[in-house]
Amino acid sequence: MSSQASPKDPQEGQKPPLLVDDHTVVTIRESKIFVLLRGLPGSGKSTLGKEIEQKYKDTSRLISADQYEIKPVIRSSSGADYTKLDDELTTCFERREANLVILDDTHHDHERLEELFDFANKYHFIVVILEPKTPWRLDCAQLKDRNHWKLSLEELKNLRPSLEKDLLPLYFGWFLAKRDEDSLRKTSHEFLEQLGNLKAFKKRLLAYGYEDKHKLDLLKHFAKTPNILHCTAKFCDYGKAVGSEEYARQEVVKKSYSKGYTLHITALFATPRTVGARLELTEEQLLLWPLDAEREVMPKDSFPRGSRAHITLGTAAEVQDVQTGIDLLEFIKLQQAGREGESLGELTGSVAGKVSYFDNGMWMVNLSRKIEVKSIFSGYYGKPGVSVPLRGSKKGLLHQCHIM
Ligand code: 2AM
Repeated sequence: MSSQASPKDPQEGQKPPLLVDDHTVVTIRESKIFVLLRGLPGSGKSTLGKEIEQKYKDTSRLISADQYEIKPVIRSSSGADYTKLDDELTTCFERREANLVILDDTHHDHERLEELFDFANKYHFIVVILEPKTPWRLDCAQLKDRNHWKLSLEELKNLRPSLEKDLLPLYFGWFLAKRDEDSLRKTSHEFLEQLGNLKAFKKRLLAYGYEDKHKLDLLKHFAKTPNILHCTAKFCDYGKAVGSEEYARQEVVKKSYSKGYTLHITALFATPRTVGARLELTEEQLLLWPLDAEREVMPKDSFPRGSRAHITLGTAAEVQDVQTGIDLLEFIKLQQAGREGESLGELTGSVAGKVSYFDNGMWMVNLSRKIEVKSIFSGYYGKPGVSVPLRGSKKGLLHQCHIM
């Protein structure tokens, strides 16, 4: 992985990784990203937006609320008219006109933000919220002369409280680049198909609630899959979870936001509840891993840092995806107790590796070759538990998947 470019001017070190880090630029180009520029009028959003647009000329689209004469004020009862802007956004997403969509607006209004997070979910875009780092970004006296809307000092002061606090996501994590996500979904199918066809598996169906071997279709059993495959780093619950503000305030989190990382998958596992990919985090990635991530779900046990790192690939009906990390820790707990599992065959192709069985329907394949996937470190800000259309049918958007 490359490191950030050395600063050429005093502003350079302040720039987000998607502008200055080579590995990030490659990853962004392989992802679907919705950048929301956020900040007071005159704070430097448009300059930042144009710089990003220029950097990704061939794949980006910059849309500005100013083009639509949307004045940045606290929403009145009638609300600002976003109809035309939303039409442009919809066309851009639906016709796949850009992989990097940049929206320049104050983004001070929570209701408006929620509409935008719904857009991102619907079209499977990773949200990245960027704020300019100009020294005057919260200085209303200076902004009064800089904003072209000629907002008064009072109007700016009214807007400021909704913009000075960081917006905390449902969770921070590494979100897979589109190409690698598609490929990992295929790998996951391959894993479930080969596992389901193993003689040893067919003989041990009881834990999955099935008696007749012909009735278990693992792809159907794990029908729920996350909207965008990711590895959760810190679950924040929009700021309600313990330690989320402290986590977001860390310099390393701020610096890494929007940065590209390669994740390493070492094993795939399935239990009656979940199917997931085990990750081996690098030293750099461990800096973003909360100290209590393992303790949070298994307070009585101790694990090496990063043990819970995983990508949820699917869950059975009624199972929350937080369960995947708990299931992974159950495997590791057994391994720590000296149990390596019963060796019951091998898988081939992209999922080649030895299959181990750990009782109670717990299967793991240690991959002969680690799988690498590119990802962007960001936040998920949308609603939990909403249903969104899933791609994959010839006619387009037919199947449903659930964001868990
Ligand atoms: P996952 O990381 O295992 O997939 C929203 O619920 C997301 O946050 C999911 O991706 C979920 O699981 C993750 N998550 C991590 N800790 C959580 C917690 N304590 N409660 C709910 N979800 C959590």
